[in-house]
Amino acid sequence: MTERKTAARVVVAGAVYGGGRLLAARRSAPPELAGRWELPGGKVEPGEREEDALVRELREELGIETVPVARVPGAWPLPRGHELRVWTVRLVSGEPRPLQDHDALRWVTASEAAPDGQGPAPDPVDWLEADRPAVRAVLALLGPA
Ligand code: 9L3
Ligand code: MG
Repeated sequence: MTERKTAARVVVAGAVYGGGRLLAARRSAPPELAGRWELPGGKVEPGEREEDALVRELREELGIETVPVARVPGAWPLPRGHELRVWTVRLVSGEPRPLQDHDALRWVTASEAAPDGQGPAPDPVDWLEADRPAVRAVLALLGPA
């Protein structure tokens, strides 16, 4: 009997925060996502723990060492049957640099990060569709900066 894979494949992303700001990363690939901003992260490999995947992805993509703190409640649909999950993470060492898949980074305030900001946000973040509800949940969890 063939085993059928029905479980969504998980993409895990990090809410790296510090000094009242959240780290946003601008994708450089693939072309259809380039220029849009996301919470950095990537696919969980088969057999890999979500937290381990996140630490690995943030090391590969940004050159930072992090410790996952808490899973942000919720999960958000991505194309091709993937689902996005988010963890808050503590930055332990390193200065984030766009090493892979990104071409810019930004530390944003809560009002800049808010996907449908109330009030004036001079330079709001153009989040990927899937990340918008995720960022809302992150801001709700972290509380007003
Ligand atoms: N994705 C969406 N939001 C995010 C992340 C990290 C990823 N915050 C989407 C983009 C890709 C897929 O998930 O379609 C896999 O991500 P990656 O492995 O290319 O980073
Ligand atoms: Mg990635």
